[in-house]
Amino acid sequence: MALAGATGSGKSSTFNALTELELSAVGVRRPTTSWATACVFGREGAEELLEWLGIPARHQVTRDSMLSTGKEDTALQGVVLLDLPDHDSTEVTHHLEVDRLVRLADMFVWVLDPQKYADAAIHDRYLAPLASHKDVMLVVLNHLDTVPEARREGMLDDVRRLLEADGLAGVPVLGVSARHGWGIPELRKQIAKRVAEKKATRSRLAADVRAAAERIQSASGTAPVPSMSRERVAALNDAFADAGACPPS
Ligand SMILES: Nc1nc2c(ncn2[C@@H]2O[C@H](COP(=O)(O)OP(=O)(O)OP(=O)(O)O)[C@@H](O)[C@H]2O)c(=O)[nH]1
Ligand SMILES: [Mg+2]
Repeated sequence: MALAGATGSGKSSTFNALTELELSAVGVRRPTTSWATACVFGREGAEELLEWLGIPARHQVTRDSMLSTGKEDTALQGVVLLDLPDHDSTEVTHHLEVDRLVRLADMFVWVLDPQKYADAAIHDRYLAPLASHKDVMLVVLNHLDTVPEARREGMLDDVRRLLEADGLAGVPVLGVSARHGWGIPELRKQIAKRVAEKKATRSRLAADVRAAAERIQSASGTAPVPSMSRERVAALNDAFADAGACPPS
C-alpha cells in the first residue's frame, strides 16, 4: 500500500502515525523524502516483494521486530506500507520513482493538504487515470488542525466534489491530522477493511485456480509431465511477465 501525495502534504508523518514508529524523516525543508521507505506489518519480512519493488534493505523495516510484544497490529498483518517521495517537486527522480511504484502498488492512500488539494498535478496525472482502482483507494486531507473548525466539513466536501469529477465518486475521504493523531484510527480501520477484502478476493481466486487445475487434471490424466529445458521455462516466464506488464526479472 503506497502513501502518495505532494511535497509537505504529510506522507511521512502519516506513515509514522500508522506504523507508530518514527521511521521516516519528517522535514521542514522540502522535499524531504527522496527514496521510498517500506514498513512490513508482521514478523515475517517481504524480501522478495521488496526486491521486486526495488526497495533496498536499508529502506525497509519489519514492524513487529521493532516493537515489544503486545503492540502487533493483527488487522494489518502482511501489509507492506510504502512512504513515497513527492510527485511535484523539481526533483525529476522523485516523480519517476512515484510513477514506477504507483504502477506496482495494490492499494493507495493519497495524502492531500489544505493548500494544494485542488492542484491539477495530482488530479490529472494520478487520480483521474486511476479511476478504475477506486475500490483500493483512500484519500486523506491532512493538516486538518490548521483549518478553522467551521471550515473543515466544507473543505472535505470540496475534496469529494473534485474526486467525483475525477471519476472517483465513493472513494472515502478522511480528515486527519498526522501531527495530532486525529483520524488515524479511522484510517487504519479503512486500510484493514481493504486488506481483508483483498485477502478474501485472493482466496476466491486461489479456489478458482484450484478448481480449474482439477478440471485440467481430470481431462489430461496423470501421465508424467514432460520436462522442458531451462531456456524454454525462462522464455515462458518472460512472456507471462510481458503479458502481465511486469518489469523483466
Ligand atoms: N500542523 C500540522 N503539521 C503537519 C501535519 N502533518 C505533517 N505536518 C508537518 O508538515 C511538514 C511536512 O511533513 P512530512 O510528513 O515531511 O511531509 P511529506 O509529504 O512526507 O513531504 P516530502 O517528503 O517532502 O514529500 C513537517 O514539518 C510536518 O511536521 C499535520 O497534520 N498538522
Ligand atoms: Mg516525506
